[in-house]
Amino acid sequence: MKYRLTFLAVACLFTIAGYVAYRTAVAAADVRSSASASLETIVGEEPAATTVAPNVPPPLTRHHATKVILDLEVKEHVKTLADGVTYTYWTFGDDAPGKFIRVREGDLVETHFSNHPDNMFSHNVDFHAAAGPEGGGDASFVAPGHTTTFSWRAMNPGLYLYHCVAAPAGLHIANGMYGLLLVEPKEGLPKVDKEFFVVQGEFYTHGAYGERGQQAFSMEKALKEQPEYVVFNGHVGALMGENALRIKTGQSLRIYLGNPGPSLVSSFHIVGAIFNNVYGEGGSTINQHNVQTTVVPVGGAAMVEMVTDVPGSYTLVDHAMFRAFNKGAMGQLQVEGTPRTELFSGRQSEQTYNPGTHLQRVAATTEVAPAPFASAGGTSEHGKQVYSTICVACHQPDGNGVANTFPPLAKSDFLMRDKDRAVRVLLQGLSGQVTVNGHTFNNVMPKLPLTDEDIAGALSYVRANFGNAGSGVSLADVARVRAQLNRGQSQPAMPAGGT
Ligand code: HEC
Ligand SMILES: [Cu+2]
Repeated sequence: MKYRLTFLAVACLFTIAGYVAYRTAVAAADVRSSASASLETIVGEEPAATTVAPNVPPPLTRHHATKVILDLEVKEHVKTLADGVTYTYWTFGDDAPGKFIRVREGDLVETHFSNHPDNMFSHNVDFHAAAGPEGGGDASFVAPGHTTTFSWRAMNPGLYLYHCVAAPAGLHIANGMYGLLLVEPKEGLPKVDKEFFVVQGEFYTHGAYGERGQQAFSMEKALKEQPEYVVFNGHVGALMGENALRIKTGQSLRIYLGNPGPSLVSSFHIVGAIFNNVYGEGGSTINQHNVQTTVVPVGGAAMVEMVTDVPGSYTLVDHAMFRAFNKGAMGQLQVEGTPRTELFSGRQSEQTYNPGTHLQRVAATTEVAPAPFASAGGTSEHGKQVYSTICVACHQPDGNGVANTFPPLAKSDFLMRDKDRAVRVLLQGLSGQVTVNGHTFNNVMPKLPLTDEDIAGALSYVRANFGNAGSGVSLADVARVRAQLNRGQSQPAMPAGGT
């Protein structure tokens, strides 16, 4: 009896010990990457598949690992940050972001890293996809006029950033040294109809947003993490107007997102769209469905997939909205197709709503004769720049505004009827109800940081474009209206309602 009990106890202990050993082994296997499995044989070699933003190379159809030859060249050169604003970018290849690189899980990436002889600084590259010291930072670090080679195995499928990590890394990233690299899983990603990539990044310029000319880097703003620009794909407007992303209704779309920062986490959102699938943080599995806004951490990535059934224009934003409307983080997705009113009706009716109000609406009674065009200051070219950096965010590239939200400047009766009132709008901002072309708007246009030259230029530009044909606005006009406002002689812009 005693013997049997001992036997049972020992057997139990063995079972428990065996189970613990088994669990430990399972846990360890779960953590180990495919790197500890047997390495795939490298067959042949080929140039890396790369494309310029926002395009993504087609899926890889290879069923074996290969040696991929990747050439990266760093350039320090002046590029356009916004219309009329330039900045000395440091780039992988020609532009920020650098090219999208697509490799297959198991590939050996032979990286040839060249620092152009015209450059002034040493640079390197850190591939987040490369599991080794600094992701290759030390292996690639090189002075201008030199080139280095190093190789790494792409063992872990997922979407990864690459960026320069030369000290001070924040500066190198802030100047544009980043891009995205996809390690496609062996079995491939689910097939979609269209793929694009979007990288959000910040620029810390001395001048305020939209201030023209060549802009220097501001260390002070960088330390405070207060960029003047937050942009998609390296420039204001890189995904707007004719550069918009385009798909058809019913097509499946995958967007590869990256955020090198250097400081701000992105709350990526497409106004009016829902992400059906999200690969959180750019990992290799779909971990969420039906997401409105996905977070892209600094130094990280994400992939989103969706199908859009209703045609129209959808706006890509960082949902931290002042970045979108005031710092450039805005793009467009144009969806073409036949309307699906059973899914989304559009506006079904509109009537006046008048429950009785104390507000006195002052009708604009006087028709102001157009003043002769005085050409001093405010050139149309300058005005065009002000428009495409500042006004465009709300009044839209075509000047048609956004229904119920931003009034049109195109063929605007409000704008064209009273030149001085338009100047007051820009000097003071505008709030309260206004009627433009028979539609009412009740929103706020903030007082914008504009010089007299900006105001004269922007108004001259909009009054002569978008189907408008009116007299220009001179610097003298702006000065006169400003003086009236200072003397309190003029009505504020708001109650002159334009009704
Ligand atoms: C942040 C968004 C925003 C920006 C930027 C902006 N506006 Fe506006 N604008 C508005 C809104 C909103 C209104 C209507 C305000 C209201 O409902 O009271 C408006 C009204 C106007 C009007 C009078 C109504 C009309 O359609 O004629 C003019 C003129 C105008 N804006 C010109 C400009 C110009 C020129 C610029 C660039 C220098 C500019 N706006 C930048 C939001 C903006
Ligand atoms: Cu660098």
